[in-house]
Amino acid sequence: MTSYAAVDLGASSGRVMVGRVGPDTLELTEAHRFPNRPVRVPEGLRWDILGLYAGVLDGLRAAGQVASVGVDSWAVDYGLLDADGALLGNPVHYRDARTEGVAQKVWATVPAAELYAATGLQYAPFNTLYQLIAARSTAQLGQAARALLVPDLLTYWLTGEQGTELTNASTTQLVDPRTRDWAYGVAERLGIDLKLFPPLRLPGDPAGVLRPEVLEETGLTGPVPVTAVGSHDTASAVAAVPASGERFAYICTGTWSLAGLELTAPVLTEESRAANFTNELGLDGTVRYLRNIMGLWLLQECLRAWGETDLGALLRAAGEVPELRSVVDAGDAAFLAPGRMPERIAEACRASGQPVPATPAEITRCILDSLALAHRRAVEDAQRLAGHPVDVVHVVGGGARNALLCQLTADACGLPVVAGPAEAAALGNVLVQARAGGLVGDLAGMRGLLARTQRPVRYEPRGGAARWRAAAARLAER
Ligand code: LFR
Repeated sequence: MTSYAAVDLGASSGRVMVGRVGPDTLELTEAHRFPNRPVRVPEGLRWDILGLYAGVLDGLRAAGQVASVGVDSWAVDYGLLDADGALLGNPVHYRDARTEGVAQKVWATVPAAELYAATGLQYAPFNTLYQLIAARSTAQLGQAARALLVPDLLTYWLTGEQGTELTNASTTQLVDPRTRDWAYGVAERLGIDLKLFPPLRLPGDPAGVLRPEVLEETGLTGPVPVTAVGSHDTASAVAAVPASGERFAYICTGTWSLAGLELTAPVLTEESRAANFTNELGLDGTVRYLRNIMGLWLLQECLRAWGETDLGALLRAAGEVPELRSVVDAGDAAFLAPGRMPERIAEACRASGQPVPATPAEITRCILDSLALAHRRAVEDAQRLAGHPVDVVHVVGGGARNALLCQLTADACGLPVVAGPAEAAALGNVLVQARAGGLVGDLAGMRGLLARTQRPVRYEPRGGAARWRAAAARLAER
């Protein structure tokens, strides 16, 4: 068996996982987990990137000797380096308010429809493109010689080598999903210098070896190669969906719910743009055709407001609350910013004339019903827009452990839900490294190994289709 270290950074925690891979074995253990706490400074919301890097080093030390290391994280955010390669300030958090109103300015130069046709990316205020435009007149961008996406920045610190991994680059809105290369025309029209980004690399490409100082700090014996993986966590998670065939939808659940399909070509129609579906790039020429839904962020923020809470007891109590009493639009960008989440949810219910959830159990139920409805809508819309029918919905990521959410998603979609693995991003990260080492075959081979070794849980829809259909219709009317 061969061991690989997967560095997987999420919006609320980072982890270093060790994957052991053999012909019929795939085991994952957690070497180290550390909190990822964004910090609000006078300029705005920032990532504590040095703290995260320290967590990565601690994790590699705890992981012990491995055949290779791979890094994935959330998308779109980047650090700027000066001409000496030094980081210019903390990377800005995608929930920072600096991009408010920026898209409208961009669309005055490149209309939204043209931008979609060229990049296939959904509108999200935080796409790297809008962040770079928002930063346009800042001293920091003026001094920058390089922009490195978060996993590429950490990989650079580990190895001294720079590159831009493609799956994550595809979330910048500066990549053309048809050519799988930069969208040169868009960048030129908006005056964005693509030379800021180092050359593209693909999942499986070598990304250097751990620097001597890193070996010393982690106690590892070199050379330890670093392998580019699907460095966008969602790319790694989708690679680890234990599906067979093509007739499946997936929902990567965590801070976000990313719900959609794996396709072989992007869908760039006007209808698709209006439905705000994105075409991000995956492994081996695949396209992640999906919609971003606010996800368990809504609950995470409520838990933060409520303080110490027994999550198991809360979910059991939420399971007792009558179904579909009040629902909010879990895709609404109004829920993007942190703070006051229980109040914001109550206000949204009041404003739409529904019963106002009051207790934590009622609010939790409202969130989970709303997420299930948003999952239903995304799975239905994706099938229609891509002309790609499915028989099953795979739920991977942290939410796969939330039995109530999985059951409600099955009920809402009227399809079986196959839930797990919860650590899909880390598993996808490990499997791409193992594949680069010749241990597993293509994407289908990776998925076969996952299906044989991980134990997904199946949820059948319990009926009530008419109630979910009516609730979906009510939400669509608002
Ligand atoms: C999930 C994720 C999403 C991306 C969001 C912001 O962790 O990577 O795919 O849209 O974070 O980067």
